[in-house]
Amino acid sequence: MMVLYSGTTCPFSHRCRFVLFEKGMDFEIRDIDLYNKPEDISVMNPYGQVPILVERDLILYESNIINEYIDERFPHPQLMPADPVMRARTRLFLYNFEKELFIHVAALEDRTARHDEKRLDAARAAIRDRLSQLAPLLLKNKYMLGEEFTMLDVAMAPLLWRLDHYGIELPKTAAPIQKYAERIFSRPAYIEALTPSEKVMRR
Ligand SMILES: N[C@@H](CCC(=O)N[C@@H](CS)C(=O)NCC(=O)O)C(=O)O
Repeated sequence: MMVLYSGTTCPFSHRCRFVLFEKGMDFEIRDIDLYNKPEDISVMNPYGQVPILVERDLILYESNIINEYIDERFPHPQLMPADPVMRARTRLFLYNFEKELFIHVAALEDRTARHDEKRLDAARAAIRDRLSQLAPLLLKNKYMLGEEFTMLDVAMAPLLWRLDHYGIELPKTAAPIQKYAERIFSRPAYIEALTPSEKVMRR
């Protein structure tokens, strides 16, 4: 059985919990207290971070890598596109999201920089601007890639859920993003994957 070591408020762990529930197979989630990290976390992940997935002798870290593995192990419903060209594009998008958006999410999550208001504000502004640029795409598309729900939507959802919590207000022109977010949040697997601490992040 797969075991996911997960942070109860961690957006990256949230991605993996979401995929596990989408697949509807057997798994175990172990909540990790990041303020009091068990020693084995750094043994399993040299970067000392969650999420970590363990299955028999396989130990994986990095949320997108974990999610691709789960998707290949349990192909239904498939979250990476079947077509190699679309698959490659999806990977490129995932990479762009990490570089342009989630690097700033990591700054907002960084416990050692909690009082660096300048850095936090710069991260909020960068996220707001980048998300606003995506709004026209979501006016056209139901999901990031079109009609189908994919790994790109999984990757994005934990950030969209945390916008209020992070103190990020999107401009009115970004309304398609809010509608897109509600579409994802209404998925049964999304609701099941939320921890009690995440449930209270949004009213
Ligand atoms: N790029 C990593 C980021 C994971 C990450 O930043 N995890 C944070 C929690 S959200 C963590 O474990 N931090 C270690 C700590 O706080 O000690 C991923 O996608 O999995």
